[in-house]
Amino acid sequence: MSRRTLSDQQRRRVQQQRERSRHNEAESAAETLSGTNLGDEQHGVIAARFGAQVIVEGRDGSHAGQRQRCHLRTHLDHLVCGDRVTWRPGLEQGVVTADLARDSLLERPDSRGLLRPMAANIDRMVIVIAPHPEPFANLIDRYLVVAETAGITPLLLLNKHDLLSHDSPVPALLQRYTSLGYETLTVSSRNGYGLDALRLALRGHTAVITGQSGVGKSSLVNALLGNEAARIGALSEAADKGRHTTSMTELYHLPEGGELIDSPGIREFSVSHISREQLLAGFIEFQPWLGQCRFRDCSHTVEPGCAILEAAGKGEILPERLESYRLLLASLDG
Ligand SMILES: Nc1nc2c(ncn2[C@@H]2O[C@H](COP(=O)(O)OP(=O)(O)OP(=O)(O)O)[C@@H](O)[C@H]2O)c(=O)[nH]1
Ligand SMILES: [Mg+2]
Ligand SMILES: [Zn+2]
Repeated sequence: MSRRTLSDQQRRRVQQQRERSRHNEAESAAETLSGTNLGDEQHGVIAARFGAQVIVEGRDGSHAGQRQRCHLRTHLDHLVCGDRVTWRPGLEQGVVTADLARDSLLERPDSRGLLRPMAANIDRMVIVIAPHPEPFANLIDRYLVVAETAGITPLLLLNKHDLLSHDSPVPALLQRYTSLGYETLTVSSRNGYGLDALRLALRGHTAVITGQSGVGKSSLVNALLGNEAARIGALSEAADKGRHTTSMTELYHLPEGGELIDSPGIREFSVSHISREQLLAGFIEFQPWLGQCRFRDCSHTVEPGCAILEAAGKGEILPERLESYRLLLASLDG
């Protein structure tokens, strides 16, 4: 046996020992708090995450439908809202014992630009915009790239219909995406306009609600739930101080069936971490032209014989989208 194999083995053993003691730490911390032994292992879903702790909602067994604060075994540090797990309830606190396979994962950069998992097992991404605060440059395109990358169906939502003035540019912005084939809706969480259509679109799905701070994500959750479950903020406060009202990602059940995950808005929704291929996949109207450029490594910005540029020249691709693609391409890390 080579020295390298030996040391690899040793390292693995030390790692296993360390993990075992971490398991015990999490479990004994939960047991100390519970003052008793933990209950049997059962299925659950992560309903909220804050720091090293989570809220688990039971899916079967003695705690079906109930929520409890839980410790995480250290090797389960990556768990996020929507993740399916096994857990053991306690009197006051439980412990998450294992994670189950994910169908989908939504990742996004945090305030320092580091990519973080945000929500798991979702099949809809509601991208909320509003007349106020006005959407920042290519906000929708950024979200669409992330949704396409994660394989999650986007729904574009214009909230605060009650604030729309006749000369607002935002309905035309939304219409641009309707014409591309995306599902779009206009609503008002304040007066209920369009909410029935939204309920219908969300029924039976697990959706994450995204968009910049202050567009009314939590207000929409409250309007759909018919109560004050989610904290909402005074817009002026949030915008002036750059603070977000919602500080944690949390899962809510819709009365008509389906689940909605509310998340804190982020200031700069950067997509610098994605690849060129992923960026292109986020522009659905480019797809028929891909592979038809003269050069195989065409960047679709300046090249002669570029099928995308030609399509744009013929008016088959919107100039705004082409410009947005160029800006995002220039922002990529790689
Ligand atoms: N006029 C009007 N105001 C709304 C509507 N929906 C939300 N608001 C207001 O917009 C402000 C921000 O609402 P929130 O629901 O906290 O926004 P958010 O998107 O959850 O913000 P973060 O949690 O910071 O990301 C509050 O003052 C709401 O009352 C609407 O349909 N019409
Ligand atoms: Mg909020
Ligand atoms: Zn090209």
